[in-house]
Amino acid sequence: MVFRSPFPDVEIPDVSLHQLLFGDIADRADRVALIDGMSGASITYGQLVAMIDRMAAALAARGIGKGDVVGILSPNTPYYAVVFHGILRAGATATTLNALYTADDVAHQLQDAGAKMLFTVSVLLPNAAPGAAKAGVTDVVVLDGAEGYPSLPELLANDHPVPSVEINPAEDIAVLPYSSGTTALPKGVMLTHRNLVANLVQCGPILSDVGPHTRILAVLPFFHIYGMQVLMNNGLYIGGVVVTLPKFELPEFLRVIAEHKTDRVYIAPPVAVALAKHPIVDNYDLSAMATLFSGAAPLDVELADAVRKRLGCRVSQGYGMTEMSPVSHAIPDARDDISVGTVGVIIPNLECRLVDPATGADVGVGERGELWCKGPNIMKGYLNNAEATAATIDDEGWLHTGDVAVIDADGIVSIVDRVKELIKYKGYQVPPAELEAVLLTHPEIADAAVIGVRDADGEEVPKAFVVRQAESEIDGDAVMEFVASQVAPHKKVRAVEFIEAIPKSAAGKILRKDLRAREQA
Ligand code: 4UW
Repeated sequence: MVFRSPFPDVEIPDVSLHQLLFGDIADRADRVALIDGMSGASITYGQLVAMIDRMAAALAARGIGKGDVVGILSPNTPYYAVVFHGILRAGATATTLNALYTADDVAHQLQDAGAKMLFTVSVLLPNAAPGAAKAGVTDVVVLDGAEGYPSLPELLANDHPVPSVEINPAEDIAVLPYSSGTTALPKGVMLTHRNLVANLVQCGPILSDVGPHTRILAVLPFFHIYGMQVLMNNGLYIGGVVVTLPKFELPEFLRVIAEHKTDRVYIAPPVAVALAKHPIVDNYDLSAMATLFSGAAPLDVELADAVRKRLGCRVSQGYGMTEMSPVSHAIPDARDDISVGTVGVIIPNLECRLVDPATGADVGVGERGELWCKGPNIMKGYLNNAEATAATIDDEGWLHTGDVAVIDADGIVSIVDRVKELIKYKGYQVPPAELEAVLLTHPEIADAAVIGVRDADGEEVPKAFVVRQAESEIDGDAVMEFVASQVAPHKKVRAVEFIEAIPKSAAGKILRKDLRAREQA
């Protein structure tokens, strides 16, 4: 049974992302596009487009064009948008890296993506420089300047011609973010211009309250698809103002909402905990914040209600996945009747099915099934990984999300479980296979498996089940310290249990559902 949006299909223009966002900014050239929330410095749409042109010209002069991949490793600032859209304007592909990544993580992504160049900032150089060196990337730009590296102003100060590249929206890869998807390790997600353009246009009917008056707080990172598309690109598409913050710190977050009167604030669920409970929230005038929008992990409905009551704002929720560019479901602005414990309705131009993972049979209203989606926002595939692509998108084009959902008679969808391996810590992806590989390098660990469990605050955290080597007396703290010394902070193991043997199938695959059952018991 195929479920569809309550909204009629929308027309998806056959244009590049640049054409969609900046094709005609005549009416807004003098209006502010982006504000640096830290310094208050702003750039207008006219300045933004001019800088994007200079960036594209500089890249073309360096030999970057169609088919080339360029990395961005930077916290959110207005210049992120300049670099990102400059890369796309040059016809190249942007691969966005998690700012928390270790040098090895950086090297791995740059290498896997085949990146030719990297943009970063001085504070991230300690990981960026060795990562780029290991991947053989020698052209590194440090946006705010560092000795021995070109800076953004130096790059933009050029009079090269803007390259005229012809983008084929349905074929050309605009971005290559990395995601574990439903299987093992992070893979490059090939999103075409059409994928990104489609998802922005598909969200139009959902976001009926937004427009040029909208002021978005962008603290969720632009390297992740949620920040990239829902905050940065959608903010620019609607002609709004995007206020950037480089990291989440509650006082700064609250100050910027109050000072810059941001009416749309996008968060992941852990921020809702702070907004519901922290006493300093009362010290700020947050009355401008009309809508708080949560996504990337399950939102607790009681928590959401507590925030709504305390701050008097609407709390809303969306659901998506990197591989879907990313939005597939959201609560429409105009539907105050929909519970924030749900992810709302299906977006236009998208078909959905719910399929029983055990039998492969479609299920109907009120029954649990794995969510499958098909539409113009579904990725082209994983880079250089036909096997993983085939395991995720079937022959008929259905993307299997690995999430379990229920749809009610009114077409409202709730996400109720996850059947894939992926762990989400504060909305960040944590691939268990990566942690298992690290654990197995410890001489006192014979075997290990990692799953997501709920901590005392209801937060999902990675937990390791560990089999000690004979005679080893290693304890949980030592295991956690060992992992923490080698992985990015969001990937730390936060609970450990010692066990006699890891449950495995006859084929040697870890039986995660047995570990989950053990955890529940
Ligand atoms: N409830 C339960 C949710 C939810 C969720 C995501 O890192 P990725 O690939 O991508 C994201 C995308 C987040 C996002 C997209 C569109 C949108 O409107 C919005 O909110 C405003 C957020 O995180 O991880 C994808 C996986 O994250 C889980 C789910 O398991 C999914 O497959 N996930 N959103 N609301 N779980």
